[in-house]
Amino acid sequence: MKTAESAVAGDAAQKVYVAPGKYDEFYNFVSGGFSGNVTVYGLPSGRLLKTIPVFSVFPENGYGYSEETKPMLNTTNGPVAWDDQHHLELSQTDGKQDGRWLFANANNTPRIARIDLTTFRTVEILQIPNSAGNHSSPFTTENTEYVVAGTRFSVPMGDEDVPISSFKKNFRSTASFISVDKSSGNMKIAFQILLPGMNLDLSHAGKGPSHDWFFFSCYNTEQAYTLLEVNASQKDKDFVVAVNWKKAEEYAKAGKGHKMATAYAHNTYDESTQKASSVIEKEVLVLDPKDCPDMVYMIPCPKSPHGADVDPTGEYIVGSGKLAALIPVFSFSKITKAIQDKQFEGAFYGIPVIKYEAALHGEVKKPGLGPLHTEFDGKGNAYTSMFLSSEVVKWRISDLQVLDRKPTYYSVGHLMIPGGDTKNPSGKYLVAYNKITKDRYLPTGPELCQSAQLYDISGDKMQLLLDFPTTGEPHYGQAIPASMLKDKQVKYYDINKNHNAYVTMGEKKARVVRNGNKVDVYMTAIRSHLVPDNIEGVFVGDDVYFHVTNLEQDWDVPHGFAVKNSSSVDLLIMPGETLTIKFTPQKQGIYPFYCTDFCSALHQEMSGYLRVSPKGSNVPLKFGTGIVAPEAVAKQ
Ligand code: RUQ
Ligand code: CUA
Repeated sequence: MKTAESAVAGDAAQKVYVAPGKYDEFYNFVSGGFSGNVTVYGLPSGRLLKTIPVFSVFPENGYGYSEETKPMLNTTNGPVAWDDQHHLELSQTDGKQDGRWLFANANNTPRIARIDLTTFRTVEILQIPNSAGNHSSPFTTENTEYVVAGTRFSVPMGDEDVPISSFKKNFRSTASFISVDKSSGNMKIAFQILLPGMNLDLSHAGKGPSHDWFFFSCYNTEQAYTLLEVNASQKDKDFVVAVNWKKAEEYAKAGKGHKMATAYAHNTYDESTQKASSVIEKEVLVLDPKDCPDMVYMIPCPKSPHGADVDPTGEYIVGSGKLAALIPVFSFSKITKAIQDKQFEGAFYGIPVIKYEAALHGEVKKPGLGPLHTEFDGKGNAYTSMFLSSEVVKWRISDLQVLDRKPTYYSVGHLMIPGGDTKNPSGKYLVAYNKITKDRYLPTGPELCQSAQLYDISGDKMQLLLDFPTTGEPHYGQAIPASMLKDKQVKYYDINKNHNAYVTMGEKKARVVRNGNKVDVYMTAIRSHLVPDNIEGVFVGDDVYFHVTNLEQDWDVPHGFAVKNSSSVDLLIMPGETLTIKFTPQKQGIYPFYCTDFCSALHQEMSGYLRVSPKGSNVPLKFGTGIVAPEAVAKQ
C-alpha cells in the first residue's frame, strides 16, 4: 500500500510553485463554515490572500463594529453577528462565470449575501423568512435570474406556535427564489414555493436544455422530528425535487400565489454614502403546488441524498445518497418524457412522483462509500467525493464507468473544479475540502487545522499536488481565473465621490462638534498624522463618534484607528473612505489614539490624545493638530 507521502509524485512541487512576485492562476473562494466568513486563496499555491467578512463581525477591519457596517448584520431578531457559512456561488451569464458577484449562504439564521468582486466586500444581505437551516443555497440559474434558498429544517409557516409532534400537519419546507437585478445586483424574494415538511439539502440549477428547472435534494421524507439519525433513514429512497421556475414565474405573474405577511431584513451597502442600511420587508409571495400544476415533481433518489449536481450539458442530474451504495444519474430528457407520458408512481402531498426507472440515465455501481458531492471537468467526466471511504472517484457520465480513484486525507466534503458547476469548467485542478486532518499537520492542541487538497486532473489519472490549511470548516468553494478579476479591482475610493454624511474633505475641515452629550469628531488621516490629534472638553459618559476619513488617494494605503479602552475594535479605513466608531468613555483620563496599520516610516508617530474629564466639569471644547493651537481652532 502506498503511504500518504509516496502518493505525491516527484513533479508535484513544481506544479504548485508560484515563484515570489508571481501571481496565482485562480482565485479560490472558500466557505468559512462556522467562522461565518469567506476566505480567498490563490491556486495552485494554496496561499491565503484574504478573509472577506460576511456573516460574522471581523475585528481585523471593524466589519460589524463600525457604524457604517453594523446594519449589514441586522435581522428581525436584532443584530446577529455570527453564522455558519456553507456554500458559495459565483454569478453567471449564459451559464458561465461572469466575475461580477459572489453569493454566500448563512445556514443558521437564514440569509444570503452578495459580495462585490471589484472590492471583495459584502454589499448586500437578505434574510429569508419561513426558513431554518438555509442549506440548499445560494445556487444560481444560468443568467443569475435567481439565487435559491431551500430550508434544511422544516418549520411552521409564519412561526406559528404548535406542538413539535404536529410536524406532519404543520411543518413545511420552502424553496425561495430570489431575483437578482441585472445591473445593480440587488436581491429580492420573488416567490417562495411551499413544499411538504421534509429537509431540503442541496440544489443546482439546470443548464441548456434544463435551463428552466432547479433541482433540490431532500431527505427525511419520513417526516421525523426526533432522533433523525435513525428515524430519517428508514426509507430506501427520498427525492430530488424538480422545480420548473419558469412555470413558477408565470404563476406568480398570473396571481396564483398568495401574499403572506411576515418580516425579514434586507440590508444593503451604498457605495456612495459608504453606509449600510437595513429595511424590514413585510411580505412574501407564496406559491402552493396545489394551485400550480406542472410546477413541481418528485424523483425518487436513494438514500438520504445530499448533493444534487447538474453536468455542464444540462442533461444529467447526479443525486448523491449519503447512505447509498451507488450514484443515481438522472436524464433530463427522460424526466421530460416521463412527465409527458405521466409515468408516475403516485404522489407525495399531491406532488407527482416520477417513476425512478423512467427518470434514470443509470447508476454508477460500487463507486465508494458515502457519496456526497459531484463536480464536472467539461470533458464528459464527473468527480464524486466519498465521505466514508475518504476518496475522490472519477467516473464517465456516458457509460457510468469508474475511471480512477484517489484518497483524500480525510473525510472529504465538497469538491470544487474551477467552473465545475457551470457550462464551462476548467478541467485542470480539483480541490477537495476535508473534514478531518489527523496527522497531516503539526498538532495545535485539541483542535487540528481544517484543510483542503489540490489535485491535478488534466491527465487520465488524478494526481495529488498539495495540502493547504483553511479557516473555519470549508464546505463548498468556487474558483475563477485570476485574469477575470485582477484588472478590475478598485484601488481606492475617489474622495470626491465620498458622500458619507460624516466625511471630512480636507484637514481644514477637521473639527469636533458637541450636541448635548453627543460628540462628533470629524477626523482626517494622511501619512503620517491625524487631525485633530489633541481633543479636550469631552466628559465621562459622552457618546463620542470618531468619523475618520482617510484622505489618501493611492492604492494599498489604509490607515487604522483605535482609541484606548474602547470596547469596540479598530477601524481599517481604505483610501478615500470614511468610517465611524463609537466610544463612550467610562472613566476620566487621557486616552491615546493611534493608527493601527503600519503606513509609513513615521507610522508610530501617527497618534494623538483625547482628554476625558469628569462629568459636569467646565473644561472647554478644544481640538487641533500641531502649529494651530487647539484654542484657535475651537474659536473658528
Ligand atoms: S454541505 S460538506 Cu453544507 Cu456537504 Cu458541507
Ligand atoms: Cu497611518 Cu499608520
